[in-house]
Amino acid sequence: MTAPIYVLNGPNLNRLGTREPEIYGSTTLKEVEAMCRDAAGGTPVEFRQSNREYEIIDWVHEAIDRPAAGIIINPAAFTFTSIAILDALKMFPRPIIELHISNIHRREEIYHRSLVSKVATAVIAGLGPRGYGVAIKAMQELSGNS
Ligand code: CA2
Repeated sequence: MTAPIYVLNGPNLNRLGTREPEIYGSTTLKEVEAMCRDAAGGTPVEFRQSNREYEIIDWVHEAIDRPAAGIIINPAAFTFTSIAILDALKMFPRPIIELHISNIHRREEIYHRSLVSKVATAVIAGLGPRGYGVAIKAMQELSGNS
């Protein structure tokens, strides 16, 4: 049985495609999920979104216990605030890709300092929603699942 790739999404991303299309594009999160499954081929994908920090932490624990092949995480605003998510990710012994739809470094100062980058194997930012498909392919290579 192939280990799944976890794709975890943080607050407000359930509303993707409904505002600020010049920054985030017009693709919905449902469409992003379909892009991930398409890119993954036979690899199972656990695609989740939550506006609650504790739920994301619980899903990282689930990925540790299962075990998952890797975690792709767009923590959204929690990127810059959540030591709790950082601590949970530290316990995950396989590849972690931090993903942002926008290039956070081209944006306001408050979006520049990621806590999650400290534990990420790789960071993808600025590719728009198609960054998710790129992340799935990269994760398959990193985890030897390709
Ligand atoms: O670019 C990204 O993927 C971000 O993680 C998105 C976060 C922002 O706080 C990060 O700095 C960068 C914000 C997500 C807002 O969710 C949206 C909801 C509706 C439409 C567009 C975005």
